Amino acid sequence: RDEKSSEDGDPIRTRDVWFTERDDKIALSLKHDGKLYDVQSDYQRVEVYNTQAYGNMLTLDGMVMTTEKDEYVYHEMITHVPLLTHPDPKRVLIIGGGDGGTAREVLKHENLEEVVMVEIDDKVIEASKMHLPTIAQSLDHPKLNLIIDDGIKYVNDAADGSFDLVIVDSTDPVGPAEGLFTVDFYKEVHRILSADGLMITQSESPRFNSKVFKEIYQTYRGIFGQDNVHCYLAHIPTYPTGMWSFSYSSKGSANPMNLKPTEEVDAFVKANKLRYYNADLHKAAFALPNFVKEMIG
Ligand code: AAT
Repeated sequence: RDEKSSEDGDPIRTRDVWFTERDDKIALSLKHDGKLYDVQSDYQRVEVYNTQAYGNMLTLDGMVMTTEKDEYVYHEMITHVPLLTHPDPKRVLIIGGGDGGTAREVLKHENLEEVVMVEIDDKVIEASKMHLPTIAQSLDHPKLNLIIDDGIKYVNDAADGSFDLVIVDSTDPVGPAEGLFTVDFYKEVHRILSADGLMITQSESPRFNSKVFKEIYQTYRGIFGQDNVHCYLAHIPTYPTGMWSFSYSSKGSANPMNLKPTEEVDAFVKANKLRYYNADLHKAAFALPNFVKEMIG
């Protein structure tokens, strides 16, 4: 229990209520001061808690999606890594990402012509606009074409070569996101990418979701080719084990080490006051521990 001292020295007991994301063997807990939103949508249970350590936190079906205080790690890494290595990105598609964090970071790249985001669940958008305003701040941006629909359907219907970058900012492979982890879906993503197109996905935790992690890298390599699929890591304290991964799959010439000139990257980082991403970190994120290398072969 947390105890603070009041002015006269008596201990004040702060509330001792915990949110816990449970797995069979380990769990992640955050102490909170109450629940701000709780709606069962057509797809999932959408909740927002006011946590003491990480600010407001969005959960879906009891799993942490994002928090106000550590969201920048995930959202900066899922966006700037591809956008600062693609030779000339113009058209971007975001699948999922209903909290708005990915859209907010993508829109910092002013040279883009088209940004489409397809989120299946309008309750995620509603909860985020109400309780995660700093994350959701760009959801009404004039350049953002926000579509409430199934991302799988959108991708199936999109024309060949219509996007330079597809970011799959999706939930874990249960519920509405299950189909986002299939060979068929990734084949369709590959089809709608332009010649130099890139696909970025959040690829789970190599430590926590090791089976899914191995499978998705095999799947991506089968579609994009063995040497065109890369993995990078980031530290996300509110996801299980804190070790999280992203995949970078390239259809053409884009390569994760072909970063824009350092001065240009530095200027972008500074202008946008990024809190995690920088040129050194970009390169370092692709250095993988041996046990991770072994898992993806
Ligand atoms: N920005 C980090 C938060 C997420 S949320 C992922 C979003 O994907 C959710 O809003 C969910 O409703 C949406 N989604 C799920 N399935 C689909 C689909 N088929 N089409 C469109 N959107 C979908 C990612 C958190 C990562 C979790 C790590 N444990």
